[in-house]
Amino acid sequence: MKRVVHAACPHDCPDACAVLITVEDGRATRIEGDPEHPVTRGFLCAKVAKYLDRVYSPDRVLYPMRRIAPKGTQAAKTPRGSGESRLSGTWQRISWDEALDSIALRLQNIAREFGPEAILPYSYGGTLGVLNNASMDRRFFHRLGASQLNRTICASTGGEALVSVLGRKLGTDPEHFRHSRYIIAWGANIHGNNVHLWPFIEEARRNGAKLVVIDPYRTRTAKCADWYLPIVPGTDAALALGMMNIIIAEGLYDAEYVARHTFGFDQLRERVREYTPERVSRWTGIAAEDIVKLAREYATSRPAVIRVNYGVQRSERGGMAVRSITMLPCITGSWKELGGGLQLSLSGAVKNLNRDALEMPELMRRSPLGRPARTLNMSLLGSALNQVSDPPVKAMLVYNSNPAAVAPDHNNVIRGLLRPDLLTVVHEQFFTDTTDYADLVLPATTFFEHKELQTSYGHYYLQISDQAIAPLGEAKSNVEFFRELALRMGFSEPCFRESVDDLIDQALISSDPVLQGITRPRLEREHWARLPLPNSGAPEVAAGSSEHASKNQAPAGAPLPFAEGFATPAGKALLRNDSLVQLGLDPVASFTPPEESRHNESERKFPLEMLARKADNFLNTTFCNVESLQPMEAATREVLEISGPDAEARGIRQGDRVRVWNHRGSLVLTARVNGAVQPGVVSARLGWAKLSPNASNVNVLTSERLTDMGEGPTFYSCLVEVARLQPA
Ligand SMILES: Nc1nc2c(c(=O)[nH]1)N[C@H]1C(S)=C(S)[C@@H](COP(=O)(O)OP(=O)(O)OC[C@H]3O[C@@H](n4cnc5c(=O)[nH]c(N)nc54)[C@H](O)[C@@H]3O)O[C@H]1N2
Ligand SMILES: Nc1nc2c(c(=O)[nH]1)N[C@H]1C(S)=C(S)[C@@H](COP(=O)(O)OP(=O)(O)OC[C@H]3O[C@@H](n4cnc5c(=O)[nH]c(N)nc54)[C@H](O)[C@@H]3O)O[C@H]1N2
Ligand code: SF4
Ligand SMILES: [Mo]
Repeated sequence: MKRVVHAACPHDCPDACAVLITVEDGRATRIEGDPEHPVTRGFLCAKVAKYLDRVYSPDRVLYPMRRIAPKGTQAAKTPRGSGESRLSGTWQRISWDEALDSIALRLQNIAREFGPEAILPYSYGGTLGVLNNASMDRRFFHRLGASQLNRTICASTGGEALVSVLGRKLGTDPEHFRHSRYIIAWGANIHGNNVHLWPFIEEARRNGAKLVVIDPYRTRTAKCADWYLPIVPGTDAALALGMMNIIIAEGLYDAEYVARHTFGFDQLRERVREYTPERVSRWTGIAAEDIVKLAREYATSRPAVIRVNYGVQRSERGGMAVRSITMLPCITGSWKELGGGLQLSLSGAVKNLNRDALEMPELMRRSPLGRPARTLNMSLLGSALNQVSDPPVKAMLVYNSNPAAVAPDHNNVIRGLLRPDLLTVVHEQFFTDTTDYADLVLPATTFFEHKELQTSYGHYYLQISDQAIAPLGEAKSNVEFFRELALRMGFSEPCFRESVDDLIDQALISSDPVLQGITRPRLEREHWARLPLPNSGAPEVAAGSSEHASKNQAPAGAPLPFAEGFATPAGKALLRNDSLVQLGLDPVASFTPPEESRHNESERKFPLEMLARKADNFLNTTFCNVESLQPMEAATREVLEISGPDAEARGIRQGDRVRVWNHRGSLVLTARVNGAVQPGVVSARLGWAKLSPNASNVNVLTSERLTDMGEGPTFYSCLVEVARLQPA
């Protein structure tokens, strides 16, 4: 029997595609993008287009496994090929009953001896499905009284910065980009990371729009741009402040909008006086006349939109960078215009999904001192495992994440994971870098194998993802795993027996008018629902300045989020936000060069700025073991991209083996001199350590230093030196 199932891609990607899965006799035989979905528009990225290879991979974790060899044994070299032979000697298959009983017993003993805070959950973006990302797991850890995890590794810096101006994570609808006349992709790798925005940009360009890319790395998006501005990493705040210097000095801002809808403009005007094009040029490496031209073009081409992405906020001053960039449309008034504004994250659209009902913070066991359980920062995992005491971390339950590859200061993380007294349980689809240090590995379903509710941070549709096939082997979803573990622990609250449909219903019961009328039966029938955004007081259609009003008619139900005010308590964009003072920051905005950067005279030992970037055809480290995808990354895997002058100065030629190092770690890569980076910058990509001949990855070089807002990691503030390896 053949049928087509409607699902939604749950990977950590703004596009949250609507997916059609053809199932024949219980086996998925085809995957495609839903042509009816207004953002997916019938196509998938290269990685998910090959998803059948991932679901039916011979390397899937299919059964609970117990370690029978020392931790780290598999790390050096993992032979490829089908499951069983590869695993023997390291893993022994056990039953779910045995696995759950032994985990429950160990956790109970640890909680008794050290207190439940000695247990740490570790999860991030394996799936962004609402239920499997955060529902039963949170209930479980709250009830247990485990340490809480501050999930900072991706977006907390930019998120806080955005909210510090706008009050809520909302922004320009991707479908509105087609109406733009001037588009800035600012630290946004659109072709690689957000490909469903591209057709809207192309449509705008066919109508004469100009695309500008600001990125220290020459991405494919940069190659397609009308104007590419390579910027010195970590200096974006200076550029945005420099643009505002020109826009304000030349009277190119929207005085009426600024007066009605912003707070702190006079202080901003004062502040940006310091950021003359000449000064900004010295920091950013962008010519002063280009800064002036960019400012003028941006402010006078209407509507103009900025797609700023999270690349900008992975550096030490990333919060100030996002904050400063976010001010731009607030002073030009471009939020009023269809095709104007700015997009970083739209996740605030579903802010009022009833997450409390899913996560039940009221279950939280208080510590003996009566306070809620302590919180540990996931971006400081190495320190958490090696240094935190009172109590030390004695057990870690990992799901939706691969910390042995994605966390900064990899060597420190591995030191912690090797601790023989640490119980590490990993719920996974594959034998990742992290499972190499696990005591127990448990099989997890893919999105083909469970039902979900799916939000998006890059468009305004809520979806239901149906289960297409039965779980492979003995795989269980995160919801099911934590439900069963809770029962084993003797947690008797009825909430630990709720079904997936119960959870979806609860998530949708909310006082938020945005969710009115969006019910599970409706989503099951229609597959997705557009969120009718309440904008901050704006009318349904708020078209731009008069000459564009008729041309830029917004589609029905497509409001502009900040046309008529902002989501802050005063309803104004906070160009000055006094709460920043508590963080030791300027309440308006300012630029200070990152300490780990070329601008720091005392860091001369490591003169090159390393971009430890993502791969275009993998998703963080997910997909990097899918053989059919590996050829697409062949040109950048195990590669160090370096500029001609930097290579020459070190006697390095294309194809040479080079050592890349700093005081945290070292790895060997192959040099490519291809014009992707400017002098002073090098780049390498994230992947599984064990797939590399070094048994190591770029995060050996990155640090635990945190950003200025949101306690985020600084993957893109990382100094290194490079030398040619002498042939053996
Ligand atoms: N194919 C693919 N898609 C993905 C992912 C993936 O790994 N692969 N990851 C997903 C995830 S988790 C996320 S968070 C999003 C992230 O999506 P993006 O925000 O686009 O993330 P990044 O790739 O980190 O950074 C974007 C660009 O910023 C540039 N950049 C680095 N430092 C600076 C700087 O100081 N200033 C400026 N202006 N630019 C800088 C980088 O060179 C990069 O090209 O993508 C998601 N989509
Ligand atoms: N150097 C460097 N480091 C980075 C970044 C960078 O750009 N450069 N990016 C950072 C960013 S933005 C992010 S978001 C983080 C990402 O960090 P992670 O969220 O840890 O991302 P992945 O490496 O994709 O690992 C996710 C794992 O979850 C598993 N998984 C998928 N679905 C499920 C499920 O339903 N259940 C369970 N139990 N497991 C599942 C996948 O198989 C995969 O191994 O990495 C960060 N690290
Ligand atoms: S990873 Fe992103 S682009 Fe690819 S299918 Fe999933 S949501 Fe779509
Ligand atoms: Mo991310």
